Amino acid sequence: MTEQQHRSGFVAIVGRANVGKSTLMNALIGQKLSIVSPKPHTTRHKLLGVLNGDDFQVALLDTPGFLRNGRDQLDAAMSRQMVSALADADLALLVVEPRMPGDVETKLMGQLAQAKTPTILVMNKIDTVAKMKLLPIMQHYYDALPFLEIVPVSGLDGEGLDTLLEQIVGHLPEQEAIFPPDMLTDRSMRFVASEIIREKVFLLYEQEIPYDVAVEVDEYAEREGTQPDLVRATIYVDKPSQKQLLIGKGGQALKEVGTQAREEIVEIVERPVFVELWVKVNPKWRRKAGFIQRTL
Ligand SMILES: Nc1nc2c(ncn2[C@@H]2O[C@H](COP(=O)(O)OP(=O)(O)OP(=O)(O)O)[C@@H](O)[C@H]2O)c(=O)[nH]1
Ligand SMILES: [Mg+2]
Repeated sequence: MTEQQHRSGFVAIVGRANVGKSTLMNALIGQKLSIVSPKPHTTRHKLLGVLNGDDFQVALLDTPGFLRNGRDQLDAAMSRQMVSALADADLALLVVEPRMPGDVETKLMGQLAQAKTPTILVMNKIDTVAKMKLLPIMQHYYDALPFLEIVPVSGLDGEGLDTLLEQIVGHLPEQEAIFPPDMLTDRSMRFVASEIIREKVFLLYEQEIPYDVAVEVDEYAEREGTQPDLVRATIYVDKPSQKQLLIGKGGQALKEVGTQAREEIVEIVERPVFVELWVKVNPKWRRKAGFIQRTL
């Protein structure tokens, strides 16, 4: 019997905002790690998720949606997160929706070609269109860039993901695992908790509020026995009016954020958790590099 070679490497997931990069990462990992919402620019960080198999290890890097013309320090920081994920990558997954490329896709393809990053095109959300519509779009992409593969998938219902994983592994270098086999991510529970809280803000509030919110976990205290773990976090907003909206009448809106976040954190740590939320105004924080570095 010939022994199969072990393959491993870094795989950067890039693409337009809202195309389903984080959903895809979670579906491949088989666990919710990266936050997801129907609003564009949910993800602000590069996020590692490690997927292990008998003869492979895939180090996936979720990234923020591509920003062409950044407006402020937060946008610039988000762009840098994507660039640094690509710099580390053995392979890129360019995630697109099942339609003809727009200017964002064209720009990204230019960048990938220039950097000579081996790329698989992942056509996501195929559950939303008739199959016959896919062929001309795939052909168009094949003509635009010599992709290693084009794989149609649905991160939502899982269609095509087995094929995608096979293709990813097949294009990784033959080498030993990079991370210990029990490692899922390099992020702390403190970070995960702050992201879960931010996701609830994205899901529960409209207009500019989610974009003007940053979350910092001030304390994450693990406790013993029946005593709940304590998560104390501050939600920063840009303007006093946003503070009122976030808190809501009688504190009801903020309470809902806390309840939903707590339920999700409990599912992960499998023990009782108490979430304490504070709201503070930090005017124009999106332009403050130091603050962004601290909360990103
Ligand atoms: N129908 C359908 N919806 C999907 C699929 N994948 C993701 N979505 C939805 O698309 C929206 C955006 O998903 P995300 O995973 O947050 O997308 P993203 O690319 O990470 O977005 P940003 O982090 O904002 O760049 C969410 O409402 C998802 O539920 C899919 O395969 N099919
Ligand atoms: Mg995302």
